[in-house]
Amino acid sequence: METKLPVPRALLVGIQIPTVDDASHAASLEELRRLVKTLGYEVIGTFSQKRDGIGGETVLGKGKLEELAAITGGRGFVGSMAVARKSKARERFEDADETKPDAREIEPDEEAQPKPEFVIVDHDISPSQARNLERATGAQVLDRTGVILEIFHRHARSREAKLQVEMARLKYVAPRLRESSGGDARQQGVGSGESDLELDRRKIRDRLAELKEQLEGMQRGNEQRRYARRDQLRVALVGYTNAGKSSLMRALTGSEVLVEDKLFATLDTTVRALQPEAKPRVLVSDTVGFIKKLPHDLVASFKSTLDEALEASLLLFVVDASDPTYESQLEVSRSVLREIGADVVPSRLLLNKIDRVSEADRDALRAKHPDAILLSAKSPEDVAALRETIIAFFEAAMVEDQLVLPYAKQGLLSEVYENARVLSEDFDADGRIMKIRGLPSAIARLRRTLAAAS
Ligand SMILES: Nc1nc2c(ncn2[C@@H]2O[C@H](COP(=O)(O)OP(=O)(O)OP(=O)(O)O)[C@@H](O)[C@H]2O)c(=O)[nH]1
Ligand SMILES: [Mg+2]
Repeated sequence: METKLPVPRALLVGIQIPTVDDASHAASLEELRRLVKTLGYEVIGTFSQKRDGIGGETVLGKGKLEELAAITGGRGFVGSMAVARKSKARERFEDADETKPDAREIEPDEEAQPKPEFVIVDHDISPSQARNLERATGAQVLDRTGVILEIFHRHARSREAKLQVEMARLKYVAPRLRESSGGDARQQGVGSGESDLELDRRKIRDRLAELKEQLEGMQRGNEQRRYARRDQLRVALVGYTNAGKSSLMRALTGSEVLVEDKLFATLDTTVRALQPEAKPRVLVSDTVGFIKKLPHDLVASFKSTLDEALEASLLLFVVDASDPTYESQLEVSRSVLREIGADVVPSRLLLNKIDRVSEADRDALRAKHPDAILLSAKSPEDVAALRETIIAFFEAAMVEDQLVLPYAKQGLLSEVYENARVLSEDFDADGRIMKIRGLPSAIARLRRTLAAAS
């Protein structure tokens, strides 16, 4: 008989602050639900409250916390073990909250479910908020960043991605370690707790330094590879997670990159040549996806991966047009690209998954984004048209020129063929006379190489 591992159950908690409308609030919770499902947890209900901010001691108001604890089997209050260090301002803030009418009642998906082991908050919460919530609910508490980090941890495949994720996780864990172990040591009145904590912290610091060094070494390797490709024609697929970047990568390059209906299927950049090959060759990069409230340390960690995108001459900005929240996905992706400085790279908007969009909605999309390309990664015709668009983009930037390759330097022939399209060849006393077409920068470099070799 097959023994099945119990599936962890989770309850989601979202706070709707005044600046967030109902639709965005619901979309954010829906996305958290998908993230939690990606982790393999079962979401048994969603718990939502309108409040002025996420800053309270327990995130939720007192009444809501009791309701939550009734479901998780906790006490419903933080209890005397918590150090009550409320500021006057915080007290006023929380008192004000309590007078607010509750937004929504709890919506458990089904009655009489076993108790959830996890409470997952759709915001970034402080280590002490997490600890207070754990005390009150008796459940393990995770926040959005914790969930995303866990997914990244499970999906990281390459050595570089693994190191980047480990670094982001340690940075996330370090402050939590300080507060929670410190608190526990005090509770138990154990003096040695402090030194254990010191030891843990030092270990983390050492490991972070080690990781930094290893990553820098790898990044030097990446830079060299990128340098070798500097004059090649490069496009990068960027955009929100699950938009279809890897699907387009597969279709454009015939490569077997991972495609999955999961958030953050791809964490590494893959570079492949456009197929059938263009002349000169065009390289396509697939990149890590973006998400709302992407943890800052992860953006920093993955910046080197995204540097690939910065080096491209053209960004293919992929959006899932069949997603009702595609506009906010677009906005999030734009802001991450701005953050890494890629907003200066020319880009084309690709409204993907158009096969799932009705004719009427397509018209609306065309009217709203007149410059966008509507396509489906599943349609070979659409992909062929995209390939032509990519080639045309580079074609427009190319110039024609003539090079003379002396007979003594025929060894450089392959380099010419790799970096430019050879239109015709002639031979005279000086050597091989080549009419070529390529990017001005590539031609200039070929000339320099030829001059240096003489
Ligand atoms: N119907 C339809 N589904 C698509 C299309 N493009 C991609 N998909 C599906 O969408 C899901 C996500 O596709 P991926 O290509 O893995 O998306 P991604 O942008 O690489 O996602 P991450 O790597 O997680 O950031 C998969 O289940 C694909 O089969 C499309 O044009 N039409
Ligand atoms: Mg992908």
